[in-house]
Amino acid sequence: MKISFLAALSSIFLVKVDCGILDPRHAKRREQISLDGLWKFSLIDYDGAKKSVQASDYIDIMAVPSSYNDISASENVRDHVGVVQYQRSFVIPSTWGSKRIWLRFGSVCYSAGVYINGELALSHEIGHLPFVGEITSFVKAGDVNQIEVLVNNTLTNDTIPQGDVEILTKQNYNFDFFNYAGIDRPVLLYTTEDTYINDITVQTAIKDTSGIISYDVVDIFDTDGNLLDRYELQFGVRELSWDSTSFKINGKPVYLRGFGRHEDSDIRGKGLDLPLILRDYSLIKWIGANSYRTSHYPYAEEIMDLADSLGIMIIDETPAVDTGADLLRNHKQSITELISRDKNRPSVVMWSAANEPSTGDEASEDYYREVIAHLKTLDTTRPVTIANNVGPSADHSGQFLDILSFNQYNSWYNNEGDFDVIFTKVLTEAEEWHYKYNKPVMITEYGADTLEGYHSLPSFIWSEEYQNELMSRNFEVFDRLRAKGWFVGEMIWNFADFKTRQDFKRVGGNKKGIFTRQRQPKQSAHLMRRRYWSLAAELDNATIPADADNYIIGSSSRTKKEL
Ligand code: GCB
Repeated sequence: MKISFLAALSSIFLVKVDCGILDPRHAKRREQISLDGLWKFSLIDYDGAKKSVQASDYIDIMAVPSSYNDISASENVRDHVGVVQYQRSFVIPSTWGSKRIWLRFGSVCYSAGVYINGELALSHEIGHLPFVGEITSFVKAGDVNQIEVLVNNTLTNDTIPQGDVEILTKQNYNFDFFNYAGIDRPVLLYTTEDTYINDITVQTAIKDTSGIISYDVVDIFDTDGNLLDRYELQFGVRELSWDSTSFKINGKPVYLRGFGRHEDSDIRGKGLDLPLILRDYSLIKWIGANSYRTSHYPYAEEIMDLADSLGIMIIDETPAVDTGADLLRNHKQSITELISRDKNRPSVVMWSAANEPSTGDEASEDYYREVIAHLKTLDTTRPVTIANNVGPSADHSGQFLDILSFNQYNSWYNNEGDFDVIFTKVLTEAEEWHYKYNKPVMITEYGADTLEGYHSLPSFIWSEEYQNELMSRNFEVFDRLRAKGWFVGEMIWNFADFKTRQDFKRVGGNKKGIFTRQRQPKQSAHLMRRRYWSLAAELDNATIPADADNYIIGSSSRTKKEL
């Protein structure tokens, strides 16, 4: 079969899909079949032909969900630019003959064209977001059906994030994480009746000591009183508010202590991995953090579900990373899809409209006026921020935001080895943001690449000691800022080491994690644990875990009775 490379490349798929997108796993009257597992897999050449499988090249089978890049031993797969084809068959039970049948993907990176029994049934672009469509008329109930998914990882000036294709086989991009691609999240077939629940919106507030819940959907019954659809939504009762100096939950000021993160791990790339997700949450709890940012794209719904139930606060970010001001349509679309997916989540306490976009350009003023106005038409219950690296004097975005966030890499991308600059530079930038716009301020990135096991006394760049010293110098200035009354959070870059494109600045990827890519602590994780738990004790009355400090002499955080 020949596949039109150009059609796939430009993502001109004219099939409408529904992004309203209640996760069907929480529906109680729908039947479901998972299409996760092993699919047939082929690389498609730019001329539309399947690349032949050599003995030494790749195995033409792929795991779903997973990114395809790091599974095979072949560079052709890892660095493939353009279209790949996934195929499998599935059986629709004959009992589904009287139902509406739907197909849902948790995320395909970057764009997808889905063919059922040879016909184009769904298409979607923008990775990291779910899409669903009805396929009743495409399938045969009680029979074997074929599904084929064409996945295109090409990034251009119009995609979000942006990239450019230098020659047909070479993809360039500026953002600092590997452009993993494939069917990264689960694939599910499910049924509904003719009438079904398409969307639910729940809003909550607190009045005195009572929680108030408003919702705009109910169970759906037919005229004879039969239950047609039921959806069980996990929600939390809380009210967010903010003003020029604070960000509050249920009237209490919040100080965010957390991380920037990535969906990233050995072999599966950005593919959903439940054991990894649980490990990450154990570490987040162990270290005493209360929050993180989904840098630089929306994370899997399974990750968000756990944040909801474990009480972790999320700054939920769109895939606009390092973008210019010429993406309006896709940027707004990603916000629409993100908010329709995550609007009911108690864990989501803030939206991040972009990471390090070019907000110093004059054109960005009109651009962000429109982007943030669009976001506010969809949700006014949460504050919105941008993780900025353009300083406040050049910035054009702060006027539209509720909370101002900045990324600053002192003693790393500047003044290497000189920690004395940290205090003044962080203090000055935070004050400039606050006094320019009269809004709360937080830091969303600071950090140092660190090679685990490399020690140096006195500290030297890339050593574990260097990372600790850099962090500790930042902690000092964060505390000075906290005392000012308008500094609302600190997030280190990064939770764990992660893969990037090949680059002389990166040794096996970005190593700014306080955990390794295998999720073991560097020395800095222990330091961070002492800080985050001390903040939790001071601000939230938490009890510092007994093992946060080793006993040395005299008093100890271990209880007297243990000693
Ligand atoms: C940044 C980016 C992040 C990078 C980080 C770094 O400012 O937001 O994506 O990974 O710096 O380590 O350079």
